[in-house]
Amino acid sequence: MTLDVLLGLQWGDEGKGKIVDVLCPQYDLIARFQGGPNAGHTLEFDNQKYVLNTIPSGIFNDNAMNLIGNGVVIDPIILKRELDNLKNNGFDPVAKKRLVIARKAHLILPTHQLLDAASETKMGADKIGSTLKGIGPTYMDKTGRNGLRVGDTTLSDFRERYSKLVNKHLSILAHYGEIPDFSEKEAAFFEAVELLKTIPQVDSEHFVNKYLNEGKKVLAEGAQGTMLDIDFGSYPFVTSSNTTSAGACTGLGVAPRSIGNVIGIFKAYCTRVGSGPFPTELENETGEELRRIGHEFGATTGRPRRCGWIDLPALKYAIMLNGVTELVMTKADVLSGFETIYACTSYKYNGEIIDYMPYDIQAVKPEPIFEAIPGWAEDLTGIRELDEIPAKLKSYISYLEKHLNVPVKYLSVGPDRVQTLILN
Ligand code: 2SA
Ligand code: GDP
Ligand code: MG
Repeated sequence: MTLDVLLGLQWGDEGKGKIVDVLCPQYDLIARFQGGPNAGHTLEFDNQKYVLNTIPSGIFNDNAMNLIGNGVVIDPIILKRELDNLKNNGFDPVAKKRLVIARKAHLILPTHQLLDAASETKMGADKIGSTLKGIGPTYMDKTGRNGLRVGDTTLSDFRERYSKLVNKHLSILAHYGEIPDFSEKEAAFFEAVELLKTIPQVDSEHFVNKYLNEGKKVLAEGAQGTMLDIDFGSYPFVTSSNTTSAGACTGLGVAPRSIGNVIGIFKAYCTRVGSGPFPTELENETGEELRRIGHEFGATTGRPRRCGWIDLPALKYAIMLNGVTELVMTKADVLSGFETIYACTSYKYNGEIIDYMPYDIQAVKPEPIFEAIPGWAEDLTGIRELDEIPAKLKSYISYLEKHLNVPVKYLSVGPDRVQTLILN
């Protein structure tokens, strides 16, 4: 019985959606364990592109079940939009009985989004750069023990519970200034809740453990990335959940000993969207080139992503935190044509050379020390066989494996499902 975990090792957008879609035929159940519609997981196949926010990326596989776990926060309006979009494209996971939702997952209310926006506005230049989806305030209500859960939607007093929480939010919002009208959003919320109620509700802890006890294979799908983890990320510029493998245990209700492989995904370079420290960021033409070639724009908000070279101390930290057993490198194709690429191997920090992520990387910025690596000129996007991989790319992969001490098992050379190679 194994539950494999797939997650991002950088600041998100490593290509998790694509890789879950590629790997899901090997699994019986795909389960999202944290985050919410701040996530944008992109999948491409048959010349179609889909962006999923809440729904697990295994949804296009006819043979697997998909679970939205208890650790996820759900905006019914966005979930309805996702379901409508899938339905319009000939996939209806509810009709096909391929989607279930944890009744213990928390709900994002329209006023959570107002709180998110008000807080970000008040912070001014110090803002987190949140996606404004209400993620932080919803997790605050969860840990503050005020939250509403999916299971509450079926209770006869759901409206009263809703009003009680909204009134609390309104009293907080009043301190920030004028409260925007949200009556339309509220009507859309209640309409979407009716659709939400058509998705079978389960206790994810029993649901997942039953799969495991029956010898079935489960893949836990993470959102955002390790460096955005609430405990271990670049706090306070993080998201409000545990994006690391431990989050799969609490976000689904499984014991640590159930975890088998931990599949860590990273880009051949590095990106970050939102505020906060990013040691290897390239605020120059090279950074812009990476953004242009890699189409580095937020899958949910469309915001330009900040780009930089790969950061090995940060990756080593992520591998340690998650217990990564195999690596997936994506977007290698984006680096084609760069004569030289660079890898950060250590930082200069407070006059010392260190090879780990220090406590404070905001007030005192670690200065990256780079090693130059010869780049490759070949276009990789058409490569389907291992012997077509350019020698210089092979050397880059070996170099990374040597530093990271974990094998790179998959190589992604384009956004489409077919642009994926198994290396080991
Ligand atoms: P939030 O909304 O409260 O979770 O924001 C807190 C920080 O977490 C970052 N964050 C993300 N970083 C990368 N990708 C994310 N998903 C979208 C995508 C982002 C987008 O797939 O591109 O469209 O802008 C994501 N979600 C949250 C966020 O930028 C803040 O730094
Ligand atoms: P996720 O949040 O980790 O699922 O990643 P996103 O979907 O937010 O961002 C990854 C982007 O890169 C998407 O537009 C993908 O279609 C795209 N992508 C994934 N893998 C590759 C790859 O190997 N090469 C290229 N060029 N694009 C990729
Ligand atoms: Mg994304």
